[in-house]
Amino acid sequence: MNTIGVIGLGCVGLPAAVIFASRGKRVVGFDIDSQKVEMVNKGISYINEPGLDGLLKDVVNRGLLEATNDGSCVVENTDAVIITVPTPFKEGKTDLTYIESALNLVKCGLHDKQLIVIESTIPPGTTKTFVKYKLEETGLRVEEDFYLAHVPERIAPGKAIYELTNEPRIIGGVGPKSTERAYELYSTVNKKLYKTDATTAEFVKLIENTFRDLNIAYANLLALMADCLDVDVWEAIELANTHPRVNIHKPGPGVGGSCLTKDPYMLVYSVNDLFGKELILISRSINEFMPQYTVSLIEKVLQENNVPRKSKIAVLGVAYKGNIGDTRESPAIFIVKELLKKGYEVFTYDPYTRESFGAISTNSMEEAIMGAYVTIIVTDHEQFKEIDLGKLKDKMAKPIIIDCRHLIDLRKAKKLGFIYYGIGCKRCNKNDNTRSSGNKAGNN
Ligand code: SAJ
Repeated sequence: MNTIGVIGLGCVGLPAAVIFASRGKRVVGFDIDSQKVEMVNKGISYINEPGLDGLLKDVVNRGLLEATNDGSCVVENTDAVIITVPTPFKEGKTDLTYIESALNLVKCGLHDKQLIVIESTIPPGTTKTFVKYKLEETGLRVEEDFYLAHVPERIAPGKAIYELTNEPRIIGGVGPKSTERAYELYSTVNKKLYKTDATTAEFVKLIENTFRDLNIAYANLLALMADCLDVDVWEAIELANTHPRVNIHKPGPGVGGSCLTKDPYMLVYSVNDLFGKELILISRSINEFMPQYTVSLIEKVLQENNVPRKSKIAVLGVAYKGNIGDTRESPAIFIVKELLKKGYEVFTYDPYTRESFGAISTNSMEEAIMGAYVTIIVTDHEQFKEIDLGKLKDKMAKPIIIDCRHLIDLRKAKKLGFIYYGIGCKRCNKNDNTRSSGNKAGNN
């Protein structure tokens, strides 16, 4: 398989296209967005992904990757087509519209021995029923004339290039021949491949993200409890994690990103009348509640410290997680918007993005904190761990920190006279807190 078509050049499709091209495959990428097509053909990446820029330029210059708006090019002359289009989840249902459009393109050029792979996240059973049915409308038969597999994307923004080639992939064909063909294709970029059937692969994708969401919800629930019990949740989790079989995640201001906010719903609603579905739904509710809880904590701090409305507030980090500029479903969106609604002057600083959701975006941390009454750390960017607290104190109107990610050294902050608050550590603001800095709760 030397020629590959990729349908959908988003944050899953573009890195995938580039990786296959970097292994010498001739790749044609299709996207409906002509701006994206133009940029790819100029070798410019619109996705902020370490390592992607250089690789993209290289494969475009070598003539190995080309982008197009013309659907026929991705199917007619290729040995395999990979579909990486969005599958939004709305009102209890997965929207397969983009998958359907992609399949319509494939149907126009599907040919003998071609392999079709769905990487988009879809409900269990979709490949074996919906996709197979659509493609067989061409008169060609799967496993006889063409091959069909689900290989779930596992792109963690910020680590895409590394993980595409180094982290295991699940290969699920609709039949053994399809699995073998997909295995053959993906083995050119990754050696850690696990074979299964398509429905299991679809299920695996959903259960891994739901597992993570459940774990984070548990950490967030503990934070809510700790605030009632006058316990520092970060200290408690760190101590619980000394148990050899316990690894509690980190609480925070909420769970963002496009996957964890959607996949648990897709899993629950893939089975009718599922007994026990509340386990997953309640976890989602806890995680969805956290931005609201964060805003109420901020309000309480502002009131307790007599910070007048219209005062300047600095928000550090708007991305949904550390060290990336992706703001999809970021808890910062709700937090910033609510603070603006309440009449505060909100200044944001994020080293990876200038998005600000109506607040004033600044070029530097200094600009954001200058004259601020409160600094709120929303995203766990590495850079924020290195904040010079002395400088911060000098520049702020009042030395108040709300550290939603537990990045700041609590002892240092207090020594310098900061009023310190955090998620799940109301107690941190009191003087009886004996804990040292500690930042080892959970994994990331
Ligand atoms: N978060 C916490 N506490 C934690 C860990 C994370 O609050 O202990 C928050 C993050 O700050 C972020 C959100 O959860 O807002 C999601 O971050 P993440 O790193 O857990 O996940 P994503 O959405 O960036 O990527 C996930 C990953 N899935 C798993 O780890 C099981 C990734 O490997 C998948 O490829 C990706 O979803 C996907 O595309 O499905």
